[in-house]
Amino acid sequence: MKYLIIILAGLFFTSCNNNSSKTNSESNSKMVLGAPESVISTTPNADSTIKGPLSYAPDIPAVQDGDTVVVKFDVRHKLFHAKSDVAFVGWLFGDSLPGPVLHIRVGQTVKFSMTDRSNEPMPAGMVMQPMQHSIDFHAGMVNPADKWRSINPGETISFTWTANYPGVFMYHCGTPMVLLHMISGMIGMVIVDPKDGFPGKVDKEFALVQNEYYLKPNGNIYSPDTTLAMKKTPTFVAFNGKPGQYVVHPIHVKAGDRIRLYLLNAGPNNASSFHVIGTIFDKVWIEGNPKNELEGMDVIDLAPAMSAIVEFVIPEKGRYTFVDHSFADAEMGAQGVFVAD
Ligand SMILES: [Cu+2]
Repeated sequence: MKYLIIILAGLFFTSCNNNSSKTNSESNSKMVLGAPESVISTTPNADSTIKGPLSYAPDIPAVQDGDTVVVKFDVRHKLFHAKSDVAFVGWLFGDSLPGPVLHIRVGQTVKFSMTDRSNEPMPAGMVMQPMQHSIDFHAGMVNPADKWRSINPGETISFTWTANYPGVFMYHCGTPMVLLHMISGMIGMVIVDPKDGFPGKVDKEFALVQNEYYLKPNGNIYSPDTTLAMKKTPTFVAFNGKPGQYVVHPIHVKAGDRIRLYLLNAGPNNASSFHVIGTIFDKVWIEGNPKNELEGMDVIDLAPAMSAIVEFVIPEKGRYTFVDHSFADAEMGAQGVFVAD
């Protein structure tokens, strides 16, 4: 009898452990842990266009309806201009650096597929070996050895994951040497809304991804350099892939606007000390989760891969420069301007 009880108790706990749905007591919402095994095929996606609730930062795509969201973007080796006179062969998610912003809400299951197109022809004169790539969504709670595994050139990986927590999360390639894949461009942002959306109304919202470049001249173009990256000495630091782009082309807002920024410091190495000159963040959600709320902050400290949502009001007409207040980073390109008309 004693053994029977032990066996029954064992079966009970085993069945609990195998259950893929658990309750997150904080939010009282159902968590989905794990997902069916990923599938790798040798059939490339039909074309290289991105598909799903995706857009390139600073734009934020609309969340789609439904419990399941089909998302597709591929990896391509492509000439990328960090500046007009600084180009290198980027390893890109989708068509740019950072890769597309994915916008979903808690409870949605992402049905994702990605082809490694590194074996496809490069423009004349460009040489880059085809190679393995992968993707690691920090917003997912799955077995990384399965879902985030590397695929060979020409292969397509398909898997699902479900968003359990609201926030702003990084994704990146996790194929060794991870540092090299990240400095070659394989970074991006996922925004997960709470089930009923983020609380409060704003007038304008933008996504800003900060990243470091480690480049050395290589003939007419440049190459990502792991020696510089290991020393953590960037060549440039950028918001949304192009150093200083929002100084040349400021982001236009209006006096009195409430602005919400979705911030991610993709790094890969250095912290960001984000500040907007002339205003104060009256609301800060660390990692983008409204439960992690702070207020009245002039600076938000973002370690590599860390994120935040900040809100502030534009107090009056003027130019409001935003910087990584680690000022060497600002000098290397991590600055931009909101112009309030
Ligand atoms: Cu990669």
